[in-house]
Amino acid sequence: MNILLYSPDNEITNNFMPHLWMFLLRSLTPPGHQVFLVDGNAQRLSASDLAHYVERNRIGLVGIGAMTRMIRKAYLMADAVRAVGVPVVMGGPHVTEVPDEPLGRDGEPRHADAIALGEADYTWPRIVADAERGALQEIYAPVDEAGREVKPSLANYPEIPWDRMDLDQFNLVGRFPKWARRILSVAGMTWRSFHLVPIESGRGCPYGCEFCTVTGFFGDSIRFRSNASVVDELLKLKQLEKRQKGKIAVFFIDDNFAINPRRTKSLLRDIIARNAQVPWVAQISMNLLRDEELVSLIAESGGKVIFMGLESIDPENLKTVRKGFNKPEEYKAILECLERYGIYAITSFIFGMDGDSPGVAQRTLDVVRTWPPGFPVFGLLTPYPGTPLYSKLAAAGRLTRPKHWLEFRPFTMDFSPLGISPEQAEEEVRQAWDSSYKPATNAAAIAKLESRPFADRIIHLLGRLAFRGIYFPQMTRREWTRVLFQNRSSILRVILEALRFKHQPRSTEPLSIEVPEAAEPSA
Ligand code: B12
Ligand code: SF4
Repeated sequence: MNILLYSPDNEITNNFMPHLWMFLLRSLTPPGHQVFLVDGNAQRLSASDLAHYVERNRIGLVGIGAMTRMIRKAYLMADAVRAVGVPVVMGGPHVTEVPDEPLGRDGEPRHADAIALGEADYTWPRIVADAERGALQEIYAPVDEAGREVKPSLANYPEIPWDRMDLDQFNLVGRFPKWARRILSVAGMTWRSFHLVPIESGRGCPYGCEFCTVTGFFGDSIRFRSNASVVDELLKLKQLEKRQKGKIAVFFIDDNFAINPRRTKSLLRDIIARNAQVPWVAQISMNLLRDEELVSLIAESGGKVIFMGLESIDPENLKTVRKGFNKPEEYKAILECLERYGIYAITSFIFGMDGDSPGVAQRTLDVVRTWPPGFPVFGLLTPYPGTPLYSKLAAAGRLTRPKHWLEFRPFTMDFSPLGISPEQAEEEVRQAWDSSYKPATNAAAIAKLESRPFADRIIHLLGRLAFRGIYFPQMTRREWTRVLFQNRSSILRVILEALRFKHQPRSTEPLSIEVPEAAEPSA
């Protein structure tokens, strides 16, 4: 049977990294089937394009996975596929959280023939077998014969053959503007391709922050792959990199990559010992980064950027969303420690919490300005279905758009916070983005990196221009031209530096990481 796995785009911005679930389910598909992958972020298809694709390739089953944010598009595409008579199975966090919705059991139209609840590693082969004999069930739940939930072990993680796959649709170099490619090549980065590849090393986070779906979805049982299986995957990527004469970076998509610091350190040591370093990004909660030995191993093993959910600079606010383990008084020291090791942070903030009041953006920006340059990102507190936050607000009758995802509006409040109006909270987010990524702030950030290797400044500038696109979508050539023009002085500065760099004898590798002596763990 021909199977298509499809991941929708969110209709506004583009993801730049393939979704792991598609590659994982392909690896878990029993032999004898051909699996096609289409990512809407890389190939924007309309509903009728997808229906034609399905007919042309004689697809017998379509699997669609989506987060809440993309579910509207997912339903639209599913409807088009079902209209040409091909069954659709949907999976992922959203349908797990509101299973009645895709099955049309809540008064809305039906969009899926079947749904896979939760982690589908063990149920997928069964779904494929049932679809092949035309006997799809409506719901596939990860339970044993006694009805007890079964969490997939990651001990026998399947091989994902990245090295044998065509990843061309995700080549980011192709999307860089010409000027950026020129500057990169002057700095020795003459890559033909650049791919950000998702790898998971473990699943689960027990912290249970009020707004987060992860603890509910993956459970608080934390599971890990073996070090050897992760390191083998990295080595395979390095071989691919060499063959393609390109560059590969890895996003460890674990919710909290250092949730078990001892295990993370052991993995990082194995990466170093087997020379499997590639530049990597991961999500790690701030409390775990007090440990300088961990930070030092992150740097030595290739870690470049850490995403941290700081959420707020107000400890009381953090307590209201059950994230009191974040200690705002530690933020600066930890970020400075990361900077000493050449690691930069994506610091994520949420506005619209019950403790927020007007002026929250300015208060946050004043603090961020005292930190090493990084990439702050801002969002509004969003009640995702299945979270404790959603239940709390629903019970209190505070949801203004209980099914906000069916009519998705980016950066719009879906409930009324206690200390700030929804409109004011939305304005605070706008102001925070505007101020953090305006040309003067970008120039100041690059100037602050004066003592860092040249490559840090280039990557930081490109990162800043791209990050800006999360809030101010930069999808057309015209929008890009405007952004480049506005940031012309920073760009010119980097170009001049690149030219100087080109004519200077090079004493160090452009992408080398400066790792200070490891200190004793501080926590
Ligand atoms: C990586 C990631 C991203 C990447 C996405 C790009 C990418 N290419 O992966 C980035 C960083 C861009 C991102 C952004 C966002 N993300 Co995100 N992200 C993740 C993260 C950390 C990992 C996803 C992953 O690969 N997991 C590992 C795979 C194996 O798990 P999985 O996808 O769930 O798939 C399994 C099952 O769900 C199922 N399955 C999934 N799809 C399908 C389909 C079929 C047919 C079947 C049968 C089964 C099936 O089988 C898989 C194997 O068991 C998750 C958290 C998490 N641990 O999952 C959050 C998560 C998915 N993100 C979340 C959110 C909220 C966002 C943002 C909205 C945040 C924001 N405010 O901007 C944005 C939206 C992005 C957008 N496009 O608009 C939420 C989603 C909640 C929800 N109900 O939708 C999650 C769960 C995190 C959280 N804190 O709650 N994210
Ligand atoms: S620490 Fe992060 S992944 Fe874990 S529950 Fe909190 S927000 Fe979710």
